[in-house]
Amino acid sequence: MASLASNKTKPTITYFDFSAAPGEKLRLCCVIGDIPFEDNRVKPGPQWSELKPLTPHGTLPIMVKEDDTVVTQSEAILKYLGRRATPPLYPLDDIEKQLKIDTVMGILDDLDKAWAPPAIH
Ligand SMILES: N[C@@H](CCC(=O)N[C@@H](CS)C(=O)NCC(=O)O)C(=O)O
Repeated sequence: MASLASNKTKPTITYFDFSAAPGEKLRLCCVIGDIPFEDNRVKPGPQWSELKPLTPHGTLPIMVKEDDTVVTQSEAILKYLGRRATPPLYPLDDIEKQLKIDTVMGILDDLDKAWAPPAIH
């Protein structure tokens, strides 16, 4: 049965069972940043149809934090995980570095939208 249950000891990242950018970048951040996480992979089709209405915006990825908070939007999640990484992969308080990283992230997002075929619609 589909649910958004949390793992009380680590964040749960739910995304489709393939390596498209929105979810895969979160998995990579956890691996590179040494953040233990529950890798919850959903198959397109009936499994996704069952879970979709339970998600805040009907899309993946989502992260369920240890305190049960459900978070959407891959960029927000990526920055959060980047700050939690050891050492941090996103600057904690250097606004000039944040600006540079955010700019590169925006360019990568533009490229992804231009090149990637829509995965699930
Ligand atoms: N702005 C969102 C976009 C999320 C999004 O569009 N996810 C797609 C997969 S990459 C999705 O869930 N598609 C399935 C659907 O709309 O039913 C983010 O970055 O997290």
